[in-house]
Amino acid sequence: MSIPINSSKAIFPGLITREREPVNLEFAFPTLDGRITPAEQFYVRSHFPIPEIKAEEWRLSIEGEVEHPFILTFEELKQMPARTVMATLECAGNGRSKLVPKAKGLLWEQGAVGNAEWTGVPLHLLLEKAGLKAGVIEIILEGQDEGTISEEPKAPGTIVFAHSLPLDKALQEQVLIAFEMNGEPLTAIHGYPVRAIIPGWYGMASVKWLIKITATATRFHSYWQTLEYAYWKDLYGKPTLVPVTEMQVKAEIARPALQEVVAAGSIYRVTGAAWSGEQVVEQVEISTDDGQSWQPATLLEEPVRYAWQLWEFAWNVPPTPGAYQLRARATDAAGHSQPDTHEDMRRTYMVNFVAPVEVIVK
Ligand SMILES: Nc1nc2c(c(=O)[nH]1)N[C@H]1C(S)=C(S)[C@@H](COP(=O)(O)O)O[C@H]1N2
Ligand SMILES: [Mo]
Repeated sequence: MSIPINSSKAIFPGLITREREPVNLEFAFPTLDGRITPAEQFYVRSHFPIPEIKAEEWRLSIEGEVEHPFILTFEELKQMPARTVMATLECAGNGRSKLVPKAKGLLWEQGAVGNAEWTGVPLHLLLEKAGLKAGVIEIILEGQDEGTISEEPKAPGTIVFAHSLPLDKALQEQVLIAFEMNGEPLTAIHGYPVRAIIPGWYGMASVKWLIKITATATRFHSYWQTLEYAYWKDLYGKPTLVPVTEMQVKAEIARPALQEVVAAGSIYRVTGAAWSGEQVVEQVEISTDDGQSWQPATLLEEPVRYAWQLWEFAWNVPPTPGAYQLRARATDAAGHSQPDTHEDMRRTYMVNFVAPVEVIVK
């Protein structure tokens, strides 16, 4: 389909600074231009200073409840069978700026998300090589970065960035110990030389600067799964704090951007992306009348599990000037759709409620 375009060209090819030290950068989502996000435009979320690691000096230790613990060099890792997986990473706090009253934490707008092709060795191959002992229930991934937490809730002393996966997720074929992003070596801010990629899960599980993998027979309750990146879940009527895991279904509008001026009476090509967690997106709907009526958008990509799909919608812009509220809403193959409001139980994570984008028709 070819819709007359009011230019959906990249207008801002760089990243928006959310924090300078440690470096936290947001993708300017209105510049979305293609299914793959280039590394230079891929958002950066880091909790501690970026560790400088030389590939020749890098080692990965596989230890814990395993029969044969071992240490791997970068060359050895690259000699193992590798595969490439296209996967969307979204920070669990993406969209937090939409919360009222203003939330604590980095105020991401809509661009703490990106989609890339990741190449690496499936984690299960390393675990098989090590030989998991009976009783292993989780796999801990640990990065080389460390530091102190300056704001409440604080952690004691210096802590590392580490995150665990339940064994069934860790054994999935698409879970990678990755060394390439979009066919190039990882850049320093995205985890050079090696990071984990946990497709379908929010970004916090995709540990960068990976140096240690520990198999454990007990649950791991790191700072990053309890005081941070945890939300309230209803368990038999009792709120229970659980770690954030799977990404929630979401469609985001790239263009028009917030407060963009759109020509009255024109046809405007509304564009965006949609993704979910373990499921592919089946439908995206658009409302241009403040949520009263919904029409289907066209999905522009083949569904690929774990990767976002771009979509478009031809909007017959009304002749009457004024402010208009556009909304996009996705539904995935399991029938999950987006809520109308943000549940308090989610705290400031998993923000996927259908949020209006106000544009000005002139
Ligand atoms: N070692 C380490 N890994 C990390 C983080 C970190 O601070 N340290 N941040 C996590 C979070 S919260 C996200 S959203 C993703 C972001 O990956 P990116 O910076 O490559 O986009 O990395 C994850 N992996
Ligand atoms: Mo994140």
